[in-house]
Amino acid sequence: MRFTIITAFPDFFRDFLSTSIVGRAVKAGLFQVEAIDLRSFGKGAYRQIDDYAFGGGGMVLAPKPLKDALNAVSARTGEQRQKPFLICPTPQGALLTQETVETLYRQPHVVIVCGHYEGIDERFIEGEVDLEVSIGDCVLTGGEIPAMVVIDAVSRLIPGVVGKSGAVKEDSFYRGMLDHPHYTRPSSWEGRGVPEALLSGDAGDIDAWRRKEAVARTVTRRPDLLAKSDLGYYAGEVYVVIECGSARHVGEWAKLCESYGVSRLLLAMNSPEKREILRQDLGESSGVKLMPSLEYAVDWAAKKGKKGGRGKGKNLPLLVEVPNSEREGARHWLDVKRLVLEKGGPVLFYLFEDDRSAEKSDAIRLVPLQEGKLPFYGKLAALLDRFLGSR
Ligand code: 6GU
Repeated sequence: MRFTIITAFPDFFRDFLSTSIVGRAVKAGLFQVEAIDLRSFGKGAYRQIDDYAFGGGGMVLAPKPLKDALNAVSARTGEQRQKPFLICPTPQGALLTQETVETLYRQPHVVIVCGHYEGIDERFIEGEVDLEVSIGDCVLTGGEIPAMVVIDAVSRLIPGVVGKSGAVKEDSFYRGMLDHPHYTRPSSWEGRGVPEALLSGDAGDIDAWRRKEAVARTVTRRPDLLAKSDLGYYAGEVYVVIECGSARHVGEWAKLCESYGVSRLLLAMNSPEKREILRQDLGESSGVKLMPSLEYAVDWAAKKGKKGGRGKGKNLPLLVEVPNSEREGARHWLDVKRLVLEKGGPVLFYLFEDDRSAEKSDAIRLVPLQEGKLPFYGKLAALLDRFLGSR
């Protein structure tokens, strides 16, 4: 991929583009960057690129030099037909997120226009700019440092730029969660030790500790991020129980559950005859488990948790009912998601094909998704996407 920076201060980028990880990647040809001097498109002997703001209040970058610079980029690269993606760093932009970074990563050519002074003539922005981005609620002197932020963040998604494969996947925000704390030697420093789990050498213990810390930090520091987090990765086993009368759609449900990483799809069917027929239809390898009732499913999940996990006694799953109509004391899905993450145990989502409630007294009930208007398959998909979907 390629970046073009249009800037009145190309010198800003020299060290950035030749140092450390970005420098190495540019040298290795993993991506290309050019910085274009806006001043060389300026007017007159003084190469003027800005002018007084109409209405007063400082200097504004004029539209013509910007447009000329942009045309020069397109002419040079023969891109008249496929326009590059144009972004403009400004405190008025949408806050830069990892999602935006991923969008930019998918563009073959990103042009970054760096504003200065009071800003850029709005007509250039209206006519040419695809996206205005801000890197935080503070004011900087110009768009050069934000441009470096964008290039740095995007470049590290390019294969080969960040050394260790998998490193990107473990980053903060990759799974919608903040990163866990890190430690190195010595194991005791200024009277402070290192968490026991990290010294144990047990990969499972280390992983569990890191996930727990990541969740704890996110819940206290950035609860707003929880909407994006992948519950399956952080909270452990997720089961779905569907109470159904027939087996017509089981195949589709199972596929959906599998693609969202549900540990097991359980079907609650109280007729033994129907269960037997379905058992034969599904075969051994379906991964779907048949149960006579919800109570049975809860019990099964609890025992399963005990066997797999390291907890003592029964590890009762958090039971979450997914109704189609309003229930007293129902909770918004985001609150339930936070609850599941804080508790950390297994969770069992309970759905029924018809809108009849099991009214399990100890269940948490969700506020109906999409006002309860979704067809069953849509409801299941929406549920899984909110709790287990990756950004
Ligand atoms: Cl992208 N530009 C400027 N000039 N100031 C900022 C910013 C961008 N983001 C936050 N403050």
